Amino acid sequence: MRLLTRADLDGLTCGVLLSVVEPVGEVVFVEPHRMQRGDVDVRPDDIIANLPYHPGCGMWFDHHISNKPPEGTRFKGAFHVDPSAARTIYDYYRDPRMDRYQELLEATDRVDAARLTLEEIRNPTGYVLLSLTLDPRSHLEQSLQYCHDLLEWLKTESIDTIMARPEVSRRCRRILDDQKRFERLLLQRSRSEGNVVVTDFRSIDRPPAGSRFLVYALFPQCNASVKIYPARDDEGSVGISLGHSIVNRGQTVNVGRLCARFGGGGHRGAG
Ligand SMILES: [Mn+2]
Repeated sequence: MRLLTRADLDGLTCGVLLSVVEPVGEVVFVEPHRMQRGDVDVRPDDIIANLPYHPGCGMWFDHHISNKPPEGTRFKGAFHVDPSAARTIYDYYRDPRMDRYQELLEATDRVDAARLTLEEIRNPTGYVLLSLTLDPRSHLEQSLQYCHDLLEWLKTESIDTIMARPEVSRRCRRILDDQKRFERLLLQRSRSEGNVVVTDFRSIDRPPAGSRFLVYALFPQCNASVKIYPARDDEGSVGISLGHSIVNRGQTVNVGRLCARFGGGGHRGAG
């Protein structure tokens, strides 16, 4: 049986949990847009997790509201708007053999639903820091082998043992260094205007990688952010991103709709 999943912490945790209850042989990491475009060879005994539905699969588990199947779609597995697809899987099987992964599952929920504390955003450790080694926004070299290895380690090793592995600790050091430099730059280039923090990166060519939530930890009195930056593939133009704070949750403006009025788009909390 193959598992098709996403190469993020949620996708890996899905792999860990499913291996307890299903005879998962091969794991294939798939990007969601490839599944959406129908570019993926899906077989009748494949399990798809944390990815859009494909009618050719044997089982499907997902939690993304945007992937909600049309009413009446029949499939084996579960779709539920949960903090993570791993949580959807856990609730579906309710198998006590999965309980040893409770800590991993809780961290996966918090990471995937962006429910992190101020402290976890500023000084990530453990599973939260580990999740950043899989995040393309960390600008690390992408390695499929690393994803496969990590999935195996997560099945049997403690988080401390995993973090001490050279492949992991090297990546984590890079992330924490970048994040320090990113924090300094954010503080230099941001100002608060009422309840909105405005960050102007127009003159910055390649900012160091850092959490997109860090600005909210640095400006906890603000409940929304505006970021201005050079548009990547349109020289001379700027991009503008708006978002709700994940720390101070009082913002009520639907920023996706606001952006749509100016030719942009997005969700309620980010546009
Ligand atoms: Mn997910």
